[in-house]
Amino acid sequence: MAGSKFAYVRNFELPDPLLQETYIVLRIDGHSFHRFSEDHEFAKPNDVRALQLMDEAASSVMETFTDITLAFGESDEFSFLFKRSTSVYNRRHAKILTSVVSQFTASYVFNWAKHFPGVNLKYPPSFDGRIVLYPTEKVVRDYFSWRQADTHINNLYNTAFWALVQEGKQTTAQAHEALRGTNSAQKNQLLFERFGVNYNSVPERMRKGSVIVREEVVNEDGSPDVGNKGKGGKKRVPTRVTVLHCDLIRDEFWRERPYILLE
Ligand code: DGT
Ligand code: MG
Ligand code: MG
Ligand code: MG
Ligand code: MG
Repeated sequence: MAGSKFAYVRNFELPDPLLQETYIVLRIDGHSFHRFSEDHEFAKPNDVRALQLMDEAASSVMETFTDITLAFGESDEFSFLFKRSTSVYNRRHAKILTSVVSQFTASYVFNWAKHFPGVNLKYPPSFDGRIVLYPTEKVVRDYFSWRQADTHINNLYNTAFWALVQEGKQTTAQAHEALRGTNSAQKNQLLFERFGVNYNSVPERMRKGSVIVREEVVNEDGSPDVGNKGKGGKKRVPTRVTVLHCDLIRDEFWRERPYILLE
């Protein structure tokens, strides 16, 4: 293919490879969702419709990018982990980041009406994204533990805060003041003694966030469904993108799913 005299401009494009043999973690976050959630009257502190829509958009990313082994979401954010050996898009930074953010955003808008029937989108939502490379299994686990600990801290605070405002009839300033400097035990106690709320009975979706994995498909009798032979005659066990609301800080989660960090 003979180039035109203009084709030299191509040489200004620089390669942007992500380091080999490192875990790629990509986190997206809603742009100005403080305003977006007000404008679309999200329930406080958690709107299940909004969280389920986030889960669906993240699942669509995982269906598209099969080298993602784990995703974790809370509030207006989602983190995706690619397997260490991935060669998706030749590990080109901008290509991976923009494709995932775009797929997520498009899926969020595409599925809006299903989760918010009768609520019109007032303007197009958007998401930012970043990629961080992590060199070891330990830091990857600590990354996801960091996000889930954040979910817990924020949700406990928000649950207590909105109980004070909605049921305690305090102003938001009074509620902030009441919670200033309190620890977890004190917030638990406040919820229980003043509002009869046992924090542990708040749904796991709110307390733990959303954990998306690929679970093996099992037959009705519980045996693994041995799928068709794939390329090269190797048996492939079919998997299904599955949303959980479970603890991922403890060893158990990772012990049960060695494939997340293996390759
Ligand atoms: P950013 O990310 O710098 O563009 O700014 P924001 O406003 O998106 O801030 P961020 O991401 O730190 O916080 C997320 C906001 O989204 C926070 O104000 C609460 C809101 N939000 C997320 N999920 C829910 C929900 O389920 N219900 C309500 N009421 N608000 C939510
Ligand atoms: Mg932010
Ligand atoms: Mg945000
Ligand atoms: Mg956020
Ligand atoms: Mg093209």
